[in-house]
This record gives sequence, C-alpha cells and structure tokens, in this order.
Amino acid sequence: MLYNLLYPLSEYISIFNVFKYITFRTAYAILTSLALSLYLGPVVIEKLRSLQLSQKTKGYEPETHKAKEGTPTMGGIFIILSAAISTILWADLKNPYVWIILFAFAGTGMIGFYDDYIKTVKKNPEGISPKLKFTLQLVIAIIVAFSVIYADRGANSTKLTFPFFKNLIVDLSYFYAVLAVFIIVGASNAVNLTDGLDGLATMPSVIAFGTFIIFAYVAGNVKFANYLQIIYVPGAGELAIFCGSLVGAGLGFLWFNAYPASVFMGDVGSLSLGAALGTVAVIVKQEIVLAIVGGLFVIETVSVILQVGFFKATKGKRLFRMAPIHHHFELKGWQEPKIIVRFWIVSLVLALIALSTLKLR
Ligand code: 57M
Repeated sequence: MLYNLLYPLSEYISIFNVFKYITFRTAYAILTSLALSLYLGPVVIEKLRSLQLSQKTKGYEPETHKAKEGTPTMGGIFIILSAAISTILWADLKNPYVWIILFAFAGTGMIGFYDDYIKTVKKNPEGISPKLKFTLQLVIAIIVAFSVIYADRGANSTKLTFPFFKNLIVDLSYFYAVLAVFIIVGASNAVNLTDGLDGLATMPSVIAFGTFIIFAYVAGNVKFANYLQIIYVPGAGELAIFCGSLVGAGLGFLWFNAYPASVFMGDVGSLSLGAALGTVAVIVKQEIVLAIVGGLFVIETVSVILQVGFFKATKGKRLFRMAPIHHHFELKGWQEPKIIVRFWIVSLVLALIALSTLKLR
C-alpha cells in the first residue's frame, strides 16, 4: 500500500524513491510483522487463555506432553494477522501474486481455524473429519493453481524445472495444476504433522520463508534470473515481501512458542504456513527445490507414511517407536529442546543446500 501511495510522489519528494526497492520493502516488512506479532502475541494469548482455548490430549502421547495440557492453541491467529497486515502495508497491491498468496494463506488459515474451533470450543479432540478438511484444502488449492496459471496466461507457469539440470524443462500444460494442488495441499499437511514440539514447525518455516525471499527476488528480476538460468517470473519479486512478513511474524510467534511454549499455533497456523510455502514455491517456479528447503517437513511426513506402511505390511510391527519421527526421539529419551534444536540445524543445512542449486546447474 505504501508503495502504491508514496512511490508515485517520488517525482516531488525524492526520498519516496526508496519504496521502489523490493529489498528495502522486504526489510521493513520483516520488522513490521515482527513488531506486530510481539505486540499482538500477549493480547491474543491472554484472550485464548481466558476463553480456555486449549486442546485436550488424545491420551496416547509421550508422557512429557501431559504437562502441556492447558497450553493455549490457535496462536496462528496472530501470525496471520501480523504477516497479512505487513504484506498489505509494504507490497505492491496491484500485483496479482500478492492477492493469490494472501488468499491461499488466509483461506487455509480459515480451515485450520474451523478445525481448532471444533477441537477447543466443541471439545472434540479429533477436530473436523479428515475428509472435509481435505476437500476444503483441495478447493483452495485448485483456485490457487488456476489463478497462478492464469496470472501469466500460462507462459511459463505450467513449466517444471529441475534443480542441478539447467536444460531440463518439462511443460506439463494443464496437468501442472494437478502438481500445484499436490504441492500446496502436501506442504500444508506436512507442516501440520511437524507441529508437535515447541518451535518445531515455527523455526523451519521461518528458515524456509527466509530462503524463499531470495528465490522470489531472483525469479522476479530479469537480470538475476537470466544470469542464474532460472525461469523469470515477472512480478514474483513482490513475494519476497510476503516471505519477509512471514519471517518476522514467525520469529515474533517463536518468542512465545519457544520451549517451554506459552502458546501453540494450532491448525490455523500450521495449515496456513504450509499452504503459503507451497504456493510461493509454485509461483516462483521452484517446486522441486521446496522439497529440499522444506526437507524437514518431508522427513516428518515420510516417517508417518513408512510407519503406517510397515505396520500394515508386518501386521502390527512398528518401524519407529512413534511417528512422526520427533516422537520417536522423545521416546528414545532425548530431551525436547535437544530434538527441537537438532531439527532446526537439519533445516538450516537443507536450506543452504537448496540455495546452492542456484549455482550448481
Ligand atoms: C498435528 N498435533 C499435535 C497444537 C498444534 C496420521 C497421524 C500421523 C496424524 C498425526 C496428527 O494428528 N498430526 C496433527 C499434531 C498437538 O499440537 C496441536 O496441534 C496443532 C497443529 N495441528 O499447534 O495445537 C500436540 O503437539 C504438541 N505440541 C507441542 N508444541 C507445539 O508448539 O508440544 C504442538 C505444538 C500438542 C502438544 O502436545 O497437544 C499432536 O501431536 O497431537 N498424529 C500424530 O502425530 C500422532 N501419531 C500417531 O498416532 N502415530 C502412530 C501412527 C498413526 C503413525 C504411530 O506411530 O504408530 C501423535 N499425536 C499425538 N500424540 N497427539 C502421537 C502422540
């Protein structure tokens, strides 16, 4: 908004020229959303506490989780508010990608909100039925996928590139929509599965959005995109501001979600963070790189798939003590902060590997 309001005045007031720069606006988007989430955090947490919006445990979690009962959930509300306000303030509101990403983010946030509402207010620990949740996610993802394809009239949006192979580009045409939907829904659920220890989904999300600031910036800049031999996506640079807003909002949330957490993000947070991550990857044409940047979320999801598959194949034997894999380490006796920090380190390493794909091609 500030870009739309103030940059046109730069002819008369030269200082406003600074609003032209995505780097400047991204930096201030990070700071704005960080300040907002640090301010909104205590207000929202107090409200959640007074409404007693905490989740009942299901009864089969590791012993250490019993003490967490009563911790307010749905803190994702202030992640969404802080990041959305900051994005609207600093991004170019004439850019269609800004609205597509905000739709994906807020739309999946509303699904999560509904699920949390059933779990907390209606006191049903199972939440909404998996079928309904999946259907609603599909609806949002399908709208997002076709909007992305429509936004560049299919010029490059249906092409799939492969990290490390610069000349390998496959045009999937409208089948690309199927892939995009899979990525958005998959990322949304993968972050949700990871969100089972204090800060475990938060910091890796911050690292992933931080990495995508760079991917969005270079994809939206014709010189950098040509130099790095990645697909140039006009307008994608504005997503750096959205990603920056999530870095700030995520760090602000982590302030309260750090071990021992005073709030959990709830599905309102985890589903929206994951879907936003998937949507950014789809828009900036780094779909496969997402699996590296968000490798920790992939590992968590694969651990569940393997656990369930192994259980069925062996008629009752378990591969891990419990899935997702963070529970396996808990049951092995690792202290919660140790698991969390080690998983953060894994995320950071994966983000660096993902960034190296820009040069190794
Ligand atoms: C998310 N939610 C946490 C909190 C958070 C198919 C199956 C693998 C599904 C999976 C599942 O239900 N995943 C959904 C897990 C819950 O956290 C709430 O949920 C929100 C995210 N949706 O924001 O509101 C609990 O996690 C802990 N937590 C923290 N700190 C945080 O910052 O400590 C969360 C955030 C919280 C708190 O204790 O109450 C959750 O775990 O329920 N199911 C599982 O993950 C279950 N695994 C399982 O059943 N494994 C089986 C099979 C099916 C693979 C096996 O290994 O044999 C675990 N879920 C629970 N207990 N509740 C098992 C242990």
